[in-house]
Amino acid sequence: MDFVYLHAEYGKARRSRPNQADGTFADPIFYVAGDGARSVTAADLDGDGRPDLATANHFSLDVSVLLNACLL
Ligand SMILES: [Ca+2]
Repeated sequence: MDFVYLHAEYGKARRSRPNQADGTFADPIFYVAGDGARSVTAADLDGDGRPDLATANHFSLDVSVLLNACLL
Protein backbone atom coordinates (compact mmCIF):
# COMPACT_ATOMS: atom_id res chain seq x y z
CA MET A 1 0.00 0.00 0.00
CA ASP A 2 1.30 3.44 -0.96
CA PHE A 3 0.55 6.71 0.82
CA VAL A 4 -1.03 9.50 -1.29
CA TYR A 5 -1.84 13.02 -0.15
CA LEU A 6 -2.34 16.54 -1.49
CA HIS A 7 0.24 19.18 -0.70
CA ALA A 8 -1.36 22.60 -0.12
CA GLU A 9 1.89 24.54 -0.55
CA TYR A 10 2.15 23.50 -4.15
CA GLY A 11 -1.58 23.69 -4.91
CA LYS A 12 -1.39 21.85 -8.19
CA ALA A 13 0.58 18.89 -6.96
CA ARG A 14 -0.05 15.77 -5.04
CA ARG A 15 2.51 13.49 -3.57
CA SER A 16 2.82 9.76 -3.34
CA ARG A 17 5.12 7.91 -0.96
CA PRO A 18 5.68 4.40 -2.29
CA ASN A 19 5.68 1.57 0.25
CA GLN A 20 9.13 -0.05 0.43
CA ALA A 21 7.77 -3.32 1.93
CA ASP A 22 9.92 -2.91 5.07
CA GLY A 23 7.53 -0.75 7.08
CA THR A 24 8.82 2.51 5.60
CA PHE A 25 7.86 4.73 2.71
CA ALA A 26 10.17 6.02 -0.03
CA ASP A 27 10.76 9.70 -0.69
CA PRO A 28 7.70 11.46 -2.16
CA ILE A 29 7.00 11.46 -5.87
CA PHE A 30 5.24 14.60 -7.14
CA TYR A 31 2.43 14.49 -9.69
CA VAL A 32 0.76 17.56 -11.15
CA ALA A 33 -3.01 17.78 -10.80
CA GLY A 34 -5.44 20.55 -11.72
CA ASP A 35 -5.43 23.95 -10.05
CA GLY A 36 -6.60 23.85 -6.44
CA ALA A 37 -6.77 20.10 -6.00
CA ARG A 38 -8.87 19.60 -2.87
CA SER A 39 -9.45 15.87 -2.61
CA VAL A 40 -7.91 12.70 -3.95
CA THR A 41 -9.24 9.19 -4.28
CA ALA A 42 -7.85 5.88 -5.51
CA ALA A 43 -9.83 3.45 -7.63
CA ASP A 44 -9.27 1.24 -10.66
CA LEU A 45 -10.63 3.72 -13.20
CA ASP A 46 -9.63 1.87 -16.38
CA GLY A 47 -10.35 -1.70 -15.27
CA ASP A 48 -6.78 -3.02 -15.53
CA GLY A 49 -6.69 -4.19 -11.89
CA ARG A 50 -4.24 -1.50 -10.73
CA PRO A 51 -5.37 1.46 -8.60
CA ASP A 52 -5.41 4.86 -10.31
CA LEU A 53 -5.78 8.32 -8.77
CA ALA A 54 -8.26 11.12 -9.35
CA THR A 55 -8.41 14.62 -7.84
CA ALA A 56 -11.24 17.13 -7.67
CA ASN A 57 -9.84 20.57 -8.56
CA HIS A 58 -11.46 23.63 -6.99
CA PHE A 59 -10.02 26.47 -9.12
CA SER A 60 -9.82 24.76 -12.52
CA LEU A 61 -13.28 23.24 -11.95
CA ASP A 62 -12.29 19.87 -13.30
CA VAL A 63 -11.02 16.45 -12.35
CA SER A 64 -7.50 15.12 -12.91
CA VAL A 65 -6.98 11.42 -13.57
CA LEU A 66 -3.58 9.74 -13.29
CA LEU A 67 -3.63 6.19 -14.57
CA ASN A 68 -1.31 3.73 -12.86
CA ALA A 69 1.56 2.87 -15.22
CA CYS A 70 3.49 0.79 -12.65
CA LEU A 71 4.66 -2.59 -13.94
CA LEU A 72 4.52 -4.28 -10.49
CA1 LIG B 1 -6.18 1.03 -13.27
